[in-house]
Amino acid sequence: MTEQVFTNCTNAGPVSVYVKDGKVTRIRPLVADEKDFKPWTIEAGGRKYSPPKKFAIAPYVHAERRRLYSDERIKYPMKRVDFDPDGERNPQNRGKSPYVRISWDEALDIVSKEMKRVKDTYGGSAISGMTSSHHNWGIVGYKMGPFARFMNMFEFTPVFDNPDSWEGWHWGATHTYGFFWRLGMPEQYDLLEDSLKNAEMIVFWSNDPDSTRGTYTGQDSALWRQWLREKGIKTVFIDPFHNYTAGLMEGKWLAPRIGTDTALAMAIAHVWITENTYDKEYVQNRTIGFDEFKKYILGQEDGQPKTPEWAEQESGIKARVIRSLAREWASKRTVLSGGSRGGEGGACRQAYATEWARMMVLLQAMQGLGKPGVTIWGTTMGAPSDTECWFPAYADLQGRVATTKAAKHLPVNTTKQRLWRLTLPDAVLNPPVSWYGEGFCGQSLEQQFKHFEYPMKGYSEIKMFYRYGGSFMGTMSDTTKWVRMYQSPKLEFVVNQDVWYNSETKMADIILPACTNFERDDVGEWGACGGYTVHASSGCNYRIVVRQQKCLEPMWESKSDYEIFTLIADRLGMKETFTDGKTELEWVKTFFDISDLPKYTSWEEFNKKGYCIINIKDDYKSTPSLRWFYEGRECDTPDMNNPKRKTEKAKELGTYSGKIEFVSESLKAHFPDDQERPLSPHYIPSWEGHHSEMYKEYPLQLLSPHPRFSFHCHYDKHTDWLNDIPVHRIKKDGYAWWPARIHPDDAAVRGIRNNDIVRLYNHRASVLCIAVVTERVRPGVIHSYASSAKYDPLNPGRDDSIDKGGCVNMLTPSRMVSQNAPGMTPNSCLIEIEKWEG
Ligand SMILES: Nc1nc2c(c(=O)[nH]1)N[C@H]1C(S)=C(S)[C@@H](COP(=O)(O)OP(=O)(O)OC[C@H]3O[C@@H](n4cnc5c(=O)[nH]c(N)nc54)[C@H](O)[C@@H]3O)O[C@H]1N2
Ligand SMILES: Nc1nc2c(c(=O)[nH]1)N[C@H]1C(S)=C(S)[C@@H](COP(=O)(O)OP(=O)(O)OC[C@H]3O[C@@H](n4cnc5c(=O)[nH]c(N)nc54)[C@H](O)[C@@H]3O)O[C@H]1N2
Ligand SMILES: [Mo]
Repeated sequence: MTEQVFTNCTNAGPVSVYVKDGKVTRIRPLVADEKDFKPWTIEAGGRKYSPPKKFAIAPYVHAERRRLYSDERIKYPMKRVDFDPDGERNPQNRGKSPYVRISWDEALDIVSKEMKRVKDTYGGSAISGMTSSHHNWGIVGYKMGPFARFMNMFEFTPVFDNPDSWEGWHWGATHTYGFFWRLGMPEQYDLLEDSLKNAEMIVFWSNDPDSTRGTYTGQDSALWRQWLREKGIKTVFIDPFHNYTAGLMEGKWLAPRIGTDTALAMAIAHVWITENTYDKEYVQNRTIGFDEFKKYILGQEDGQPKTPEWAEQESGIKARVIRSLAREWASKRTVLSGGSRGGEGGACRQAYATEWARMMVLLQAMQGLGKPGVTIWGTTMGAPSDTECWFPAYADLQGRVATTKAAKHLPVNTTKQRLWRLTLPDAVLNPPVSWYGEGFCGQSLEQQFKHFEYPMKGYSEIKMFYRYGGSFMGTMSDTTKWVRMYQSPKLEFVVNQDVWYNSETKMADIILPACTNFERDDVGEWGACGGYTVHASSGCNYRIVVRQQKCLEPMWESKSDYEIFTLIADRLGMKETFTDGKTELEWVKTFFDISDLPKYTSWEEFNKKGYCIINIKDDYKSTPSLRWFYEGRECDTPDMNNPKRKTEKAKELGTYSGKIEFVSESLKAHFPDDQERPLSPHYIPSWEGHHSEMYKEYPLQLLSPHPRFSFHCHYDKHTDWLNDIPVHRIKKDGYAWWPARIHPDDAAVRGIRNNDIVRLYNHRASVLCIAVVTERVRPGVIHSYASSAKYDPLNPGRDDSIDKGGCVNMLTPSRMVSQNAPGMTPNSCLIEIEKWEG
């Protein structure tokens, strides 16, 4: 048979897929017709900048074919050997007992009967279930799609995701400058052009964009950073780890002690206040509460001036270095790059991270945020981009799409009970639990003050858990709790539906094999998220919507998630409600029809050719983010989720006062006495840091950022080639170990040498890693990436077992950012490390 070429899209770039005799022979960056590209041009400093006509996908996608054919694929429906729905269920053996292959008929019978039994016995709220953060690309199959439709039909109890990417920004920065509809992240429109034209320095504060790559936009923005470097723009990196972007940009490296960035930021503010080098006019006209903030910085509130000398004690950064950074920052047009999307950054996932994120905004406010070259910009978004053409993205599926005719039969869930992902194990094991916040609170500032309690009056505790994905042993906090939860007899039935075996998969009673996006029909725009990160595809040099063509039949006995849910629904007489009478391809067509794409191409052409590039128009006009606010004009950026845009308040930010708030009005209205998130930011030493009791026994700080060569649990373990990349895993005695990076001084006193197997431990758990002795980490810090897909306990089924797979999140705390800010805090983690002789 001749070779066929299909188009598809991954979560880090569009690809061409070559198929011969039903087998994929090659997957590479999508090959598009030269004529389809119309590159934009930015003119700055006498030079013209234009991107090449190609798509720079993330490195791991180059190994996509290995992942498709991986031995780690879930190939058949499986049942735990000692699980009998009509007899002994043996929940205590979850994670311990092996599995047997069963037929699809048997699997579907068990799952549908159990769902019916649980609903009939206890009510729909006794069924719970949840997805992971990132599913295979494509909006028809995405986690907000089939899963939400299916579970809503049962009136289930949803589990809110904590805003893991944004914690400090979401719970903190929103009270400083609004942007709650972006979960605390600022707009990024046209900041590439603005920086090329105006920036003189960039401070990367907790940001490694060469590794995190604009989340979904691959390596497209790597070129922009080379342009900035060629222009001679100075860079500074504040990070306990000498990260990859720092290496590439040859920047100045400051490595503070973890948990002390807020002190560092306050010392910078102290220098500006005492040396009179802040923008007084801006502070006067665009902000409120500065005098009170100033009192705290100068020590008039607590007797401690926040001087560089004081910050040196806390952070370990020399006072003279802090002072010279502050002076240079004020004397130049300085961009602050506080995490991969402007905001984010590992510094936002720790104790009191609200204070750091608020300080990031306030520092730039002191320099005139919105002024040319004075912005908050992640360097990963903000290329010229046509925002007029709307195509739905995954976060729109419940918002904008739900209000269109595409979703006329979307089942509505009347159950009011909710769970919180981070406390789900506690909710099962030790109810009641309560918290503030409605998950991704993008609707209003008040949404995050809403109080929840589980179980909720009138509803059942959960008895069944439908897990869609299975990554949490590797990605949540203090994760041995998940082992205990799964083994609880309170959970009468557990299903896991995933594509690959993951850290949690073998905690289920029934395992169902889903297929990949290459084995079903779908559609998706590269890099687009919609909703709380609208216009994220401006991180790509070209907007491209890909018709994700089915390239081959589902392998082994896997089926698309959509088909699995359809089959279960069919057994319960709900097939029509679930499918709305549509096949997956018909859903693709529906999304195409409700989008603006028909103005650019016909369905027939799109379906056949497989993609549509949306170039910018000839009369493209740039509208740099927050320039309008700086200049006192109405918002002119295309941020359509900004609720004040095009109203009489269009000149205002999303805060109560409409200005930047050094003293927060929203916190004053809702939590006026909260000492852990005061009205104006304070430096509060971490509850798990160098001042805490635990430090005596566990004097090392674990730093667990996002893995450079996998996308959380995607690709790790499922793509054997990654095991040959020593930054990712290192082979020793035939086993691919997870690296833990340690400073030579810390290694020497413990007798640890390069390539030794080491035990990372604290009172919560023990994880075996392979030591990499390097000066790229600061003394006192152990660097080991988060998100291992491999949970490999020495004693399977025991919650106190040592893991050798690399799930360092077994060590991280489950305590939250602060009492009323229930965010995750993996970077506030104390451990000890020793050579493992076991
Ligand atoms: N220590 C530490 N921990 C962290 C962080 C940190 O900085 N440090 N960061 C946090 C952040 S920001 C995030 S976003 C989370 C991410 O944490 P998770 O959401 O747990 O991670 P993912 O890798 O997105 O999980 C994806 C899962 O879905 C499955 N899956 C993928 N596609 C499909 C599909 O099409 N169908 C089905 N049925 N299953 C599919 C995958 O196989 C995998 O099991 O981690 C958080 N954890
Ligand atoms: N390759 C790859 N790319 C990804 C992901 C992935 O898993 N793999 N995940 C995606 C997702 S879901 C998200 S949310 C984003 C996250 O993007 P970010 O939140 O920006 O990424 P992190 O890796 O957590 O942190 C970035 C840098 O902050 C440093 N850092 C950590 N703690 C501190 C601290 O206390 N102080 C200071 N000053 N620096 C600190 C880390 O060492 C790291 O170099 O990345 C996205 N991109
Ligand atoms: Mo994330």
